[in-house]
Amino acid sequence: MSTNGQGFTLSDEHKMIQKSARDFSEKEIKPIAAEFDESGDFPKETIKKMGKMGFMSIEVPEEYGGAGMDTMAYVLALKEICKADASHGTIMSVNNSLYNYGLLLFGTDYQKETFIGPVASGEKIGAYSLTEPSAGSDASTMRSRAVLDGDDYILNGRKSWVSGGPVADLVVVFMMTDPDQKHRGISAFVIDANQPGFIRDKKEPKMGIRASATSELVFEDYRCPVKNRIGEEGEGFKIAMTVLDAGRIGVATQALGIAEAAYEASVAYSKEREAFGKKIGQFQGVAFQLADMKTRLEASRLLVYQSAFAKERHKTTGERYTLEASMAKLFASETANFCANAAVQIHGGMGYSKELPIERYYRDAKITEIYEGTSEIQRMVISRLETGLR
Ligand code: COS
Repeated sequence: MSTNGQGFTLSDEHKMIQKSARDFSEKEIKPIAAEFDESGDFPKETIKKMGKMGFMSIEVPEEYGGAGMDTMAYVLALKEICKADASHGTIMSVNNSLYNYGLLLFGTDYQKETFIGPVASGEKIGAYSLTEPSAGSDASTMRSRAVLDGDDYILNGRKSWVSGGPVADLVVVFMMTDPDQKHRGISAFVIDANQPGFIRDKKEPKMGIRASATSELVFEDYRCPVKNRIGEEGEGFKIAMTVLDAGRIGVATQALGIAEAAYEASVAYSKEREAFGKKIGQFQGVAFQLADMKTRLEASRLLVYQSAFAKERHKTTGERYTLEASMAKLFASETANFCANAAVQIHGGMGYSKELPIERYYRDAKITEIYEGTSEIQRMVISRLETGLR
């Protein structure tokens, strides 16, 4: 992508992945989105197909089984998937940004060679597990423990709100190795979910993104080989935060997809539906809502693209892109909620009906203001970075 004074110009490679994600969404995701939303089942078969298309590992180099493309390609493809269905988008975002990208940044050669490929191909599902029942925004207060015992760590604890938890084969998990060191006593591990001591607990009954099944995970004397520790002991919190910067770009992109879907449906409906002898889009009450939706949508897109450029720059300079990622997530998630809310209102009764996807956009949008750091956390991150105060 480049800027030529007339806005952004996509490269041929970018246009290609954007189109293939759009076509895939139309053919494979849109027709099943409502059914999977209703059942809350995890769309395993579609995810396998997404793996074959290269959508589960866009930024992973080809040597590890990925598509070897850049962040902009990731953002363009993810937006198309999320526009069709935010649940599929969550699965794509978690596997790309939190699982694969985290291992790529911090994993050993053994870990990259062993644990990325199966998730990149869509054969296996990866997850990222930081949150605990009593440690959400304040992630460093986690209680789960990993204790060294010979060549293994013994893992014990309860993790919550794990996207993909009910089906994940491989999980990047964070646990305390030295509680006295507080956040500097946290370590990261990649674990195989098909080993004894790993228990999938309560599946969360959720309002939105229902097909990206979420659950608690329990570790009971789970033996994790030392070679599966990611980074050094005590580096876990930094790894978690660094990876979340990437994840937040994924959530911002998801929000952009939801907002765009809600907006386009609203434009179409306002040109078709009549009331009091006019198209409803001719009433200023509707027209001004459309104007506000479009403006916020495009502002979100610019913030998402800016964060994608910043992440790409990070790959060569190592410069953090925390600010760009947090601003994109904050603004795009609030825009998704604004647009989904307006879309329901513009569609009236039909917006409230399950016959159209509008009510799903409304339910799906909410989580983008909550997971991978609430809007309040994003405001805290942004203001701390800007003022240096805390
Ligand atoms: N990238 C790299 N390092 C980071 C970082 C980032 N984005 N953010 C913080 N760190 C580092 C800091 O540099 C600091 O390092 P030192 O140990 O060398 O001092 C360390 O992490 C602790 O940072 P800080 O003191 O700012 O931590 P806080 O406990 O105040 O927490 C917030 C900071 C609130 C921003 C963090 O806990 C957070 O993001 N919470 C939300 C968690 C979340 O998103 N949960 C959802 C999970 S996924 S559903």
